[in-house]
Amino acid sequence: MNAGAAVTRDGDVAVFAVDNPPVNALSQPVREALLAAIERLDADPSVRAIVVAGAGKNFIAGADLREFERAPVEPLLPAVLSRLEACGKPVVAALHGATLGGGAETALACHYRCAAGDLQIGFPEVTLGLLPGAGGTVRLPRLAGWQAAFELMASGKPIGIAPAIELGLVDRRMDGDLAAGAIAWARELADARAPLRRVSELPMPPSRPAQFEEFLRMLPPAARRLPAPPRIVEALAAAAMLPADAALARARALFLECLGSVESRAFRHLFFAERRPPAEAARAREVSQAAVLGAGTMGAGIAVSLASGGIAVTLIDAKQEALDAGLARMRSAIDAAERKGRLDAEGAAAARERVQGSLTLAAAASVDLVIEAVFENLAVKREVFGRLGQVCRAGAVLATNTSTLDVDAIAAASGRPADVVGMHFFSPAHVMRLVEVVRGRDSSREALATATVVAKRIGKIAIPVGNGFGFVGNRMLYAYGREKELMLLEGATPDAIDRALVDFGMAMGPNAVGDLAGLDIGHQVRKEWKDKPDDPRFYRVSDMLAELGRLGQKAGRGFYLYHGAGGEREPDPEVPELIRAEAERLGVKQRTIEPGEIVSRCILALINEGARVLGEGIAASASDIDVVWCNGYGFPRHRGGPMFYADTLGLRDVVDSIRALAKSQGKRYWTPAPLLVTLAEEGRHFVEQVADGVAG
Ligand code: T1G
Repeated sequence: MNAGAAVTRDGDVAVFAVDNPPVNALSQPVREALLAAIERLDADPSVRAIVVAGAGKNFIAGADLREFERAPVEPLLPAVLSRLEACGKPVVAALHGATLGGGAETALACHYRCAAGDLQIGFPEVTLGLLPGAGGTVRLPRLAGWQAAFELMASGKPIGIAPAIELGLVDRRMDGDLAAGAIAWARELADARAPLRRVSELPMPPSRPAQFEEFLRMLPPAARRLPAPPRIVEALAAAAMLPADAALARARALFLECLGSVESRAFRHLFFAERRPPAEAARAREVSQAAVLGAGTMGAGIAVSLASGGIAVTLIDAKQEALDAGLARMRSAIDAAERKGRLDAEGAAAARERVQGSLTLAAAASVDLVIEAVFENLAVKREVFGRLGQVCRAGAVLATNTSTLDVDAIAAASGRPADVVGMHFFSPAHVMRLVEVVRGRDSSREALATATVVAKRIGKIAIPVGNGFGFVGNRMLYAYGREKELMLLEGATPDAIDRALVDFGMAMGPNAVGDLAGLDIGHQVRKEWKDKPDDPRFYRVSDMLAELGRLGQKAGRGFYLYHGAGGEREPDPEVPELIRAEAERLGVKQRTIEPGEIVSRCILALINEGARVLGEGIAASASDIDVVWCNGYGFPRHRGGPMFYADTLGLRDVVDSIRALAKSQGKRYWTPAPLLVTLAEEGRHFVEQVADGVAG
């Protein structure tokens, strides 16, 4: 038998089980094995029915994404699945766990489908910039109807067993032993000479001519501009109009267009970059109990993440009122997670059980991990770490959630700097997946591995970073923000800047983000920032607004005006006036700034700073930077992150553009980073493996 699958027999029923850890992807040997098995079993008179199943945690998680970076090797999945469907004996799919993409398409190519209660079936191709390329667009509407087929494919969201049965994707729920149930059912079907229910031969539900136009309009505007979503609609329209074979060929052609697109390469780059296994996981210490210091928004959010991820946590705050508020915030976050289905009832109940509160630091004495989230001030944090160093048991890992302070200075105060690391969470901490794990000068490999493994265990993406101002994310943010602040002085309105960057794909514009976070926060950080650029224009507009009490959303005014219960925002005509006066005072000449210049200056600043961060070893790889920016700062995923995006622009062009900006804006901020120049001169990329063929 080929690798990746096994055929077993239960009397006259044959079971083909994919066994290709970790997720049973449909790698080439699996496809080859499936094709060979079907040919052989179809011809074998001692076999009366076939079950297709998956060994281990799930049925099949879809195509093997690693193969997409190479030329495809036969047999290709659409042909294998056509042969499977054509089989002359009943074929029953036995589904459980992840049944995704090509895995769901395999299920649809079987004649009947049963499933266990943990089924998650779906078509996530769109999240990879692809469309279902192995018959999904042809078969799914025949079972589930047009609307459901469109929604499943356009959203990429998997569904559980109940809706799958309701939509006709699954015929039977199997409680008890799935394989035994599937075998018994397959035998029954053979005994009854049940019809072979070939889905692509079922009648297509009627569709209205305007149906597909409507689907296009139903796509979110940002999705409409990507390659895959409109092509999903086009493939569905082809399925409505053409015979199954021709529609499948059309879907395949559209799939290949998507596969070669920069956007799909970007999504695939992030898929793997976000799943890099933690370094030195074996060194991690066991963590079953944790404490979080500081019951503010951040502390409570971190504590919710720990509790939901299976770690008992004590929330500690010296003030009763603050502690009560923090615990209440935690309860409502867990309730919300349950309401939104992120936790099931059992998981939510267990999370609530894991939470305790305390007014004294002594409660941290026996825990395995402490995460400090007190006020962002070095003296305060050093004081706390001094006490933690005394109170905590030997071997406990002490993490600080600082976003801008020097982790070494904090670690020194503890008297045991080997145990100290940074764990920089993003707000809201129970929702945002990113954690920068900061390596201090003396952090031990064990402490770093522990922080990384805990982060992964609670569902976060942990990125290792060095201990420099702002680490990776906020340091780059300051380069990006610097340019938007300069352009504000130069005459671009807050709204024009935000619109240009949102059109580029950023989740929010930087001025709207500032208002949301509160302009006092950054103002405070810049007051404490010792080697801030000596430039009166640097963040002058934000600082001025903060000084005027225009603190952002919470004050009802910042860059924008806010009103109504929902806090709707609108441009404030007063703000450009305030800025104009300030520009005049600073001698900055105002002019019209086009959206192209806004995007180019902000994004090139980000790329150049990213190259510095990488060159200095603050980030370990360009991929890590991309993960930080796509998960922490709303950089558009379809562009793959700033470093991948730079590759797609071509690094030589990036260097040329930066040099051109040095001429128009001055050299101060526009010297290309040494690493960027070197890579450009050598014709290389930041992200070598996937950028090939993109930048050319
Ligand atoms: N191909 C290759 N490797 C994969 C993979 C895949 N499809 N899915 C996961 N892995 C690796 C992953 O890199 C990691 O590797 C390990 O498996 C565990 O993953 C023809 C076009 C199944 C829900 O989009 O959603 O089918 O770190 O950490 O949290 O139309 O993986 O061990 O080296 O995520 O338990 C559609 C993608 C493909 C599913 C499991 N399928 N996978 O989650 O583990 S396109 C998908 C997932 C397609 C057809 C088309 C999740 C999971 P390593 P993990 P997990």
